[in-house]
Amino acid sequence: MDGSVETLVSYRLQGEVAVIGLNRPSKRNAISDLVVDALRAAAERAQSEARAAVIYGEGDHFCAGLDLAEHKEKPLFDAIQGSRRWHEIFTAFARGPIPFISALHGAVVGGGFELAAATHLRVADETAFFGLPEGQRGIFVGGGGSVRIARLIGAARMGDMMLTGRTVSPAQMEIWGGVSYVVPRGQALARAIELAEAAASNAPLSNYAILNALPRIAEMSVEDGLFTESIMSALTSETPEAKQRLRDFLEKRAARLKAPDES
Ligand code: 1HE
Repeated sequence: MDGSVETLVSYRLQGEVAVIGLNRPSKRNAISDLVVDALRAAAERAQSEARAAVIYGEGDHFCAGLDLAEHKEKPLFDAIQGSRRWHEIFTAFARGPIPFISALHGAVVGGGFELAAATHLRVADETAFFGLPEGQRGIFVGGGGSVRIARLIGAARMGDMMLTGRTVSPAQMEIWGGVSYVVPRGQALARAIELAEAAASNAPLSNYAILNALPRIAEMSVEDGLFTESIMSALTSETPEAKQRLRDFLEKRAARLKAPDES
């Protein structure tokens, strides 16, 4: 039994954080068209009621990528449209109003890695392994990987993974910049929720600028980037929330920053 659109992706709201689970463990959370629909619904719901979201996988793996059984039957034009649909949905949450954090364990491969790359922060436990077996399967990335994974770890490293089929450990992926946190086995979800709670406590417009202005500025010329930064900076400062937060700091009501080794 493969599940219906209602059960393929689980959803719960924990405080201000939406916790979204890929819930097709018998197929290693492979992403079928129905899973794409379910992810879209969950992401939209999260954007309407939460201030941050976490995506994780049920079972022993985060995600085995594209559902190859479904894909092998697809005519050419359906395959193009299918890929464009992944792009549309991943972009909707990558450039939406709230941060998404992926909690990774086991296989993070093919489209599963592309999904993780579309989230804003990746937390991997030590069981995670990263792979791009598209070359071995006779296909190519289609879920935004050539844009997002290549920007995260570099096109040369991505090309190496695709050409050779090598899998990469979380420790190596952290050095490459593909994950930001590596945690002990079984702790990725808890850590991702903790980080999501921290991000959820930021001013919403600051988070919006971080998710939408920052990556755009990174693609701009230096001059355009600096100009856009000034506009964004002034806009965020003008909100009543920013004024209140600045007053809180100056009147010693805000928590002070701690050094990384202070807990
Ligand atoms: C699947 C898929 C799948 C598993 N599509 N059904 N992705 C891949 O090439 C990765 C393919 N999967 C694997 O290499 C392994 O399944 C895992 C390393 C992830 C896990 O291994 P294991 O031993 O735990 O599971 P398994 O026995 O291989 O698979 C269990 C079941 O899940 C089995 O089905 P069953 O009916 O025989 O029980 C598998 O067929 C099924 N399964 N992965 C369909 N991917 C937008 S473009 C993106 C392009 C890509 O993502 S290409 C990479 C695709």
